[in-house]
Amino acid sequence: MWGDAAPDEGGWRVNIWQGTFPTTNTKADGFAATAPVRAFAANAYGALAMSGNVWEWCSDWYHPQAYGDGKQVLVDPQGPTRSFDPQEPGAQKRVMRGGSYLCSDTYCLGYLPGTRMKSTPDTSLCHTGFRCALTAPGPGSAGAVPDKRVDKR
Ligand SMILES: [Ca+2]
Repeated sequence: MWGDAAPDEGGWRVNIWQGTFPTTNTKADGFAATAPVRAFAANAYGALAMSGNVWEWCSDWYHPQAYGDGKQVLVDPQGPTRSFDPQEPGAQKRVMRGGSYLCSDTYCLGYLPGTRMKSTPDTSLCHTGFRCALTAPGPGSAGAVPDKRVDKR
């Protein structure tokens, strides 16, 4: 997203909670709730809002062992074929990534790469959204091609 720098180093790069969650939001990044996608500068790859603001749905089903035991390095894991959440065994849940404006350094670090959350597709959570993704044009290509997948980060 932005390397090893703190999210506020050189100016805010992400819409998260500043202050003591959940009582005091200083809004140092300029936003108490959601922010427009172009509110913060793009990263070095030109991608906008890769973190914070709203949790983003992924196509992967949620399963606590989706990535094995954590001892292996997985490259582009495709996700489980079914959902399972031991806390709610009957609910079918999808993975969400990226954190939201409710994440903070004192409560939830969900805006950091590698974190994930889960929820049922019928959620009405106010800090949940999705990302439209394009496949990058290949060498000699005339342009980007719409990607029918949901961003899986
Ligand atoms: Ca904020």
